[in-house]
Amino acid sequence: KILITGANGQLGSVLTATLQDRYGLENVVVSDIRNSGNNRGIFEVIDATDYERVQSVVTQYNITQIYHLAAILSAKGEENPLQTWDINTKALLNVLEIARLNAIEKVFYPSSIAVFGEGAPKNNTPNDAYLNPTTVYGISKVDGENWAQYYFLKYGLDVRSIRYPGVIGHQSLPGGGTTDYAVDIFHKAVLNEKFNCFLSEDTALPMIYMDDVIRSTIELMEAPSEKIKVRTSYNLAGVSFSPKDVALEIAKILPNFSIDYKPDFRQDIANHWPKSIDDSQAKTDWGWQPKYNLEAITKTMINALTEHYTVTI
Ligand code: VAH
Repeated sequence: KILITGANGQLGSVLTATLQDRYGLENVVVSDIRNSGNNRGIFEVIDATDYERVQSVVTQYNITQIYHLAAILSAKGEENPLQTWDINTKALLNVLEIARLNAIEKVFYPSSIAVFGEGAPKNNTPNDAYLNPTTVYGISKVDGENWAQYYFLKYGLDVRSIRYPGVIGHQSLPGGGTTDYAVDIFHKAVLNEKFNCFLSEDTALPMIYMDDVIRSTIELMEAPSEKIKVRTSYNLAGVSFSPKDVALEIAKILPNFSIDYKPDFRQDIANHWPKSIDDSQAKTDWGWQPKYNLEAITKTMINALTEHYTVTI
């Protein structure tokens, strides 16, 4: 039985549906801090910073695997750094400790390219680059990766982790991240609205399409344990593009699309992140291969959102 925290988030909602389809509705306990009312299957309200609550759900359902997605993202995290630190780190330590004490078989912990800062090369950032992040979110992810490895080395807990790039999908909306523009831009394009971009036109960042990121997560979690050589977190790359690159790609399909650039505080966050990622370790260790390039992402997003808005409007 799987427990997923943060299941109503951008990634959580799609990962939840995938896990339910793969392992059965009755084998996935879906949780988030609030009940959106839209969840299929078994839903439990869980504030992951509440140790007793996590423990009681683990006991109630005989949980054997945890996907711990609940966290505050980079941009939102800067509004209240100490609270973000508290939430992100406390929730993870609760999950790790409960996993250890309840002999949980596997834990998934998402890290992020936000772990990198000025000490890492900006292009093709290697897996073992120096980590000196500038956001509290990034600091909490570095900390989390090291705790994951600690629980593996000290207690043999099978924790697996990926450093996600910015995730682009049509099924859900992101909240509080610096890469959120890359989803929003497609919504505005399809709605024929002008897009105000909060990053400058040439800010290239690592990104990945939702299908690729979900597949990577399942592939990592289903790989034999001995293949997982990195117990902090794996770099993962999909594509790399700037707002201008995606605007040009959109304009090939929607020629009237228009965009304005008004960088805000998120520009500074993005400036410290890599432009592209070297994910050769994930490729070698567990066979990772991305499928979607920018052209495929753009076509798929525009098609899916056009259908979505045609049906809902
Ligand atoms: C954020 N999407 O923008 C997240 C992320 C790639 C960075 O982890 O905060």
